[in-house]
Amino acid sequence: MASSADEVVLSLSESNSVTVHLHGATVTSWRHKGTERLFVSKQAVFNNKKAIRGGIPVVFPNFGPWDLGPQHGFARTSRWTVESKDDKPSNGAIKAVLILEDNEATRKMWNHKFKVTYTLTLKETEFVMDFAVENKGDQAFSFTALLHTYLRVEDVTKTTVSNLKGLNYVDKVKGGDMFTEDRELVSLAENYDRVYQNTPDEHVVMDGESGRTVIVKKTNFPDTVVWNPWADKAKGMSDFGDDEYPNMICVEAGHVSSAVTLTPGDTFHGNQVLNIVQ
Ligand code: TA6
Repeated sequence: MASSADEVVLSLSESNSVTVHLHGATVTSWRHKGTERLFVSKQAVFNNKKAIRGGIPVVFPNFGPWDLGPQHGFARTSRWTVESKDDKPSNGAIKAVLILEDNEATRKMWNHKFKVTYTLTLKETEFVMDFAVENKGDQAFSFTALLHTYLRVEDVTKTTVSNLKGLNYVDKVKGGDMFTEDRELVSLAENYDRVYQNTPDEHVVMDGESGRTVIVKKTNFPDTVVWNPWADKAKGMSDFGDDEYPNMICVEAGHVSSAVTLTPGDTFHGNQVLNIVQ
């Protein structure tokens, strides 16, 4: 599949590729040995206006509802530009660099000068996302950021997420109250919308139905959001099929419980690696 005006395709081989849409720098496909590993709703809208429902939307400069602009910030509904793209793989990897800089529209919402550099590198069993935010202005600013990863699964009720035991989480389904996780392996069979805090840098996400297993590795993203809308909320989303919720789980690496503050000239570096085990 070739790149187009709206999409960049990174092809490591015929069966290993990543596709990223310039609307929001939203990764919309990650194929490994011909198998799609990300979930994108069949009802996702690609009109370069609405956030794309699925893949890996970029949440910046605000996670969640925002007084200054759209929920989850403007990054996922902005047009990004390609700073560089490998024409072909080298040393077993293929890479693209996408950037988002402040513009009139962003400054109207959030009056700061910034440059986000989002480097995507596809390797045989790893997909690496480097996320850098530079303060290009003369004033400090604060933000929250997250990679809103929708992993595809055969059956979410048989899917487990590791390394959450003992951690505090904000449960947005239960009024934002704080709880502590007591399970070694977290699985869900209802609407989950949890912000786990101070999480380890690795989570093993295993789809018990298919056996497919991905390790979510993260650096400088101290929080992990686990989300599935479940049946009722799915019905209320026009860009999410009523019957799709069993086939996805969001395990999202972010810096959202506390804000990052950058002084002028400072740069934040966050990283996520999705590592395929099976
Ligand atoms: O990451 C979980 C969450 O914050 C949920 O609260 C839910 O709103 C989800 O993001 C999707 O948000 P969206 O604005 O894409 O519908």
